[in-house]
Amino acid sequence: MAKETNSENPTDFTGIRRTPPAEKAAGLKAVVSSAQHILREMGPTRGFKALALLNQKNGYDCPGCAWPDPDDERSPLAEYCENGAKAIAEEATTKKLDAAFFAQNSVYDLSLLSDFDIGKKGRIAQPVYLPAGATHYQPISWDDAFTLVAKHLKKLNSPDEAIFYTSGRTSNEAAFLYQLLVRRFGTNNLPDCSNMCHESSGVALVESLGIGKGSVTLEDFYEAEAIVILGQNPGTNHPRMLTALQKAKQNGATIISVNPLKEAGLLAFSNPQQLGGMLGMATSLTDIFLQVRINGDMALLKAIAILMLEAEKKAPGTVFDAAFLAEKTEGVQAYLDSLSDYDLPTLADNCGVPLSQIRAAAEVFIQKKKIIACWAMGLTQQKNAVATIQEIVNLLLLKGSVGKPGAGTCPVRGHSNVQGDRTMGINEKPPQAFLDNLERVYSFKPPQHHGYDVVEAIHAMHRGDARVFIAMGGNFLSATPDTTYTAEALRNCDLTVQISTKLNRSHLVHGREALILPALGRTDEDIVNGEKQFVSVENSMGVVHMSQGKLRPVSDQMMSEPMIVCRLALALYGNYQSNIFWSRYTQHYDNIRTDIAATIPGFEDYNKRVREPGGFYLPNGARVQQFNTATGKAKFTTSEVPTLQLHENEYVMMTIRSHDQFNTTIYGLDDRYRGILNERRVVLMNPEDAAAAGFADGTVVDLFNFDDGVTRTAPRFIVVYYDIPRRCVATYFPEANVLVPINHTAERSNTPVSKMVRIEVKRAG
Ligand SMILES: Nc1nc2c(c(=O)[nH]1)N[C@H]1C(S)=C(S)[C@@H](COP(=O)(O)OP(=O)(O)OC[C@H]3O[C@@H](n4cnc5c(=O)[nH]c(N)nc54)[C@H](O)[C@@H]3O)O[C@H]1N2
Ligand SMILES: Nc1nc2c(c(=O)[nH]1)N[C@H]1C(S)=C(S)[C@@H](COP(=O)(O)OP(=O)(O)OC[C@H]3O[C@@H](n4cnc5c(=O)[nH]c(N)nc54)[C@H](O)[C@@H]3O)O[C@H]1N2
Ligand SMILES: [Mo]
Repeated sequence: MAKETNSENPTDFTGIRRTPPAEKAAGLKAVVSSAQHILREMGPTRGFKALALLNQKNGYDCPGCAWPDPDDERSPLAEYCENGAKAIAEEATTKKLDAAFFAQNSVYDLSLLSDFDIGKKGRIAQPVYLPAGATHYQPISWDDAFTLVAKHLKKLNSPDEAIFYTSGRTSNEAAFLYQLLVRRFGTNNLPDCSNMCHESSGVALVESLGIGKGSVTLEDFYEAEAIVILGQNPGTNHPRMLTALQKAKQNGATIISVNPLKEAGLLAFSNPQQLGGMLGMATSLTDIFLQVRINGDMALLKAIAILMLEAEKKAPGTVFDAAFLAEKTEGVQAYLDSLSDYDLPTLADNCGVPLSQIRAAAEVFIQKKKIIACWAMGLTQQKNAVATIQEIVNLLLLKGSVGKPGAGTCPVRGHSNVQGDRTMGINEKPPQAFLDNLERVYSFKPPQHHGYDVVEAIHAMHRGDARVFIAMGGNFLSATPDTTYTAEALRNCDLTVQISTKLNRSHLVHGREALILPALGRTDEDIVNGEKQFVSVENSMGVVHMSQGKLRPVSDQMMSEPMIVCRLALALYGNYQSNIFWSRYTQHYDNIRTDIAATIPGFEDYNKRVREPGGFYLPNGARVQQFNTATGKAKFTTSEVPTLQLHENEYVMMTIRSHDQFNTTIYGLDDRYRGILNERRVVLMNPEDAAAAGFADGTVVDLFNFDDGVTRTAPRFIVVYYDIPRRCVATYFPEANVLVPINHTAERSNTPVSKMVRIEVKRAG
């Protein structure tokens, strides 16, 4: 049996070093860092090939973030970023884990390693099985593995006792087949990483604008007059966005950043694809930096709205887009009336930003007509996330800044195909039209009742109401909140199945029986019937395009995700089953796309259009001011500003990503831009707060959360003095997930509140 998770039993510290936080992102250091990761994992020949194909029209989509590729002008040699290169190094490593590795290392021994060390072991090279009570994973054939899963699934009292998780890297083809398998099996239990990510954006945007996706294209960035970036750290998590911001800036855009931290990538950028950038010449990006306290965004946005209204009253017709408001929206008057509930000094106090700076930002909203709003986890992982996102939409609507060139919504997605997976039906609450289309094409009645999202799935396993857990990628244990509770939930299962590329903690905290099934990744060549296959993905801006792995897989025992789904279906049902001919899909992936085209609107002629260089755009109503809401109009929403009351010794904690990780995958121990090197167990504190509590920079502390009467402890973190608003602290995800209370989720989206956890900080005993 595996021991408790690492967050509960920390290893010794790794040896912190510090440098001053960077004032710009990228530059030569980024190039050097990419090269180091690539060379260490795969050597120069494979490494050069891997990088040369990244994000090229004939190559593969970066398995890092979902930022789009430029439609025409791709840099022929380097259309990638430092962190994309790290993602490739991580996946295309030549190190591998075979039967001998699992025979030598018990699950218990592996569980003692840090996440960083676990990830560095290599690619999983063959299917392995952990029988009940066994200490070591042992080899199993693919046939036997599928038979075992099918046996467990057939044994269940109800299909709803099985959970099918997805992480957003899965291709459209695999995702479509996966949801088809799951719905044919009889459940909508399809939780996915999106539940922890941009679910709040989806809920907010569907209600306000009639589509859960963003409305802008990359071209819009080049035409925008103003861009506001809230709760996002693009220098680390979407580095190629900096190129777009640089161009926007050169075209005259004003950039406003809203963040508790002065992230390097928001401040300035030296483009490593340009000579000036290589030499360290930086473009400064942000014009107005608003250092909000955690979750101060709603108060800030209300204050801006009040100032816009004042200006409009002074000079009617100059600030708001009256024609747009009259023709295309509803509820504007009620929204404007509700602003009188608030006064500016209170709002400024609430968000922690001086009124003078709020006025400067409001002036931009007053003057400019083409505005883009970008946001990510700093907004979505809050209790009132949906309301805050809708407040941004309100501001854009006042300006008519939705669905015209240079303006609109830009929720910046995380995983490279998280948006595509949703389009393909990975959704525990599928729209009725989607289910009806499945029924029409495949002649079976899909389950109509909703399934579990991530948090509900954890509770169901904990209660014993779900007994089989299958994950198409991801690292469920470490990515979800309340690690100890989630570990108990997973251990309660009869069978846990992880379809994975790399070893992670979810393989080590498992059900009574467990399977690891090794999948091909984005970079791997995938040959079926002697023909090279490709898959397709949808980026953050709704462009569907192909992605073809070109590197030789490090083992011939790995299987592609579409093939894994088909083989499982065949083990469950045999070939013929209410018009789903699973074996046909195993012949050629075009057969999958033909059926996607028949099922999902917007994919007509899929096989042809996906082969066009650069792919194709999906229809997007908001982009053309066709709002697919009940009334056909974009909707103003009115919500309240939350107030925060903290006990004397309480802080609010946001859990964020370092520069050296991809979610739960730890590439390295350096957070270069923030100047925190070789250590991840740190807590960033305001120096005055820390001093008042008697902590020096470097003091070792324990962190506690006591919500709902449970004591959650994250022992031994090092205090780092940092420029962060008072009473706010920051730690890294996933080390601090043990503190995130499972029952604290966003209203209406049920996303765990990972960016505002109440904690106490005590000197370590
Ligand atoms: N290299 C790399 N790339 C990635 C990922 C990765 O881990 N590594 N992850 C991918 C995924 S799945 C996702 S979802 C995205 C995540 O991309 P981000 O959302 O940029 O990731 P986080 O580190 O969670 O950063 C949140 C930012 O929000 C700020 N913030 C926190 N709380 C608040 C708040 O209350 N208000 C405001 N205004 N700001 C706040 C933090 O200071 C931080 O700058 O990146 C994707 N790309
Ligand atoms: N506290 C806190 N928690 C968070 C967040 C936070 O900001 N704070 N962020 C949340 C967010 S935004 C997200 S998206 C989730 C992420 O949650 P997940 O998507 O579940 O986690 P990842 O770390 O991205 O998953 C990494 C694993 O995916 C597998 N993998 C990688 N590539 C492939 C592939 O091509 N195929 C297959 N089959 N497997 C592959 C590897 O085995 C790797 O170990 O975490 C969430 N959790
Ligand atoms: Mo995400």
